[in-house]
Amino acid sequence: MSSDPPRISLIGAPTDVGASCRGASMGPEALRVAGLAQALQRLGAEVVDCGNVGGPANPCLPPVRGFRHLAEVAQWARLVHAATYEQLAAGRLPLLLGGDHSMSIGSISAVARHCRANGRPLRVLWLDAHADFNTAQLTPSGNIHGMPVACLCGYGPAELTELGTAAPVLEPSQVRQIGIRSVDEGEKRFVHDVGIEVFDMRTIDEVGMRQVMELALGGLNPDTHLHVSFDVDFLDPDIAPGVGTPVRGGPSYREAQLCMEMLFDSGRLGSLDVVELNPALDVRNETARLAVSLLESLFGKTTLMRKSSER
Ligand code: HAR
Ligand code: MN
Ligand code: MN
Ligand code: MN
Repeated sequence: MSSDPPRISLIGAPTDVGASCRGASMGPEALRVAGLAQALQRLGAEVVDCGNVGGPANPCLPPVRGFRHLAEVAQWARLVHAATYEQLAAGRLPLLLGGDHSMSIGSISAVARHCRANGRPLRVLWLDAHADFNTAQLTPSGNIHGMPVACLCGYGPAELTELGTAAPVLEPSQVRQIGIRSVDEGEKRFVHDVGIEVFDMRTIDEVGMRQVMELALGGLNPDTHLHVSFDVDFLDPDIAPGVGTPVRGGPSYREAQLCMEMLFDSGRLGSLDVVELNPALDVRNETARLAVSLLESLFGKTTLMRKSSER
């Protein structure tokens, strides 16, 4: 691809109010310590670290009417929305450093608003072990990091479904989920009923990551904005132990790397979340370093020179 080098804005969202396990709030710093900015710069990117968004502390309370910490999650989402929108409006690529996955309600609502304002189609790729499609009625935990896709599709309380744009922020047809292997019973039916396209681990086993990525990236327009929401628990916990809700049987290093390489080859990446990294559960920051290595592939690192015809 002969496009200009990406202009990336790192935005930290050090929150874990959407989870019941604490520690994802340390994710942004762990990614910085693992050398994220330097790795992207080595690939030719222009990188600005905007620092962290400063939201409410974790009150560590039980769920109320199906939601744990609804007010705090909503406040973080508003702040993340504003910070993300500002960087998009400046023509930059926001790279959100989470934080638990509820912060993607803020980032993706900003991306959707930006795309609407510019008449651009939007596609969201959700890399995750979990479908994150629970509602207050369906959730077994009350944890809002299990709900962001539902909220973005308009199923949730107004403070999480109407951020900067009328609900729904997304249509299910704009979403592709990859790597899914843990879906709660009621959530399973709901995902099916709304018709989200899910490439679960069985599909990856059967047809391979290459075909899954070809399908997930199929039908993009030249001006489609691609948002990747990368939940680190997408990866197999044997290689990525530093997450709060690990699920066995995830993509291997090789599969994840091919996924990232094919995302780069699409040439459409416009924004990115890296979420659910929990340094309190990690081993010598290895999950953060793995995430950085995969992000190198996502931003164009290759083993050999490649002809553009091979892209
Ligand atoms: N489905 C479970 C719940 O709702 C756990 C999902 C949340 N875990 C995440 N999100 N890390 O992907 O409680
Ligand atoms: Mn733009
Ligand atoms: Mn998630
Ligand atoms: Mn997950």
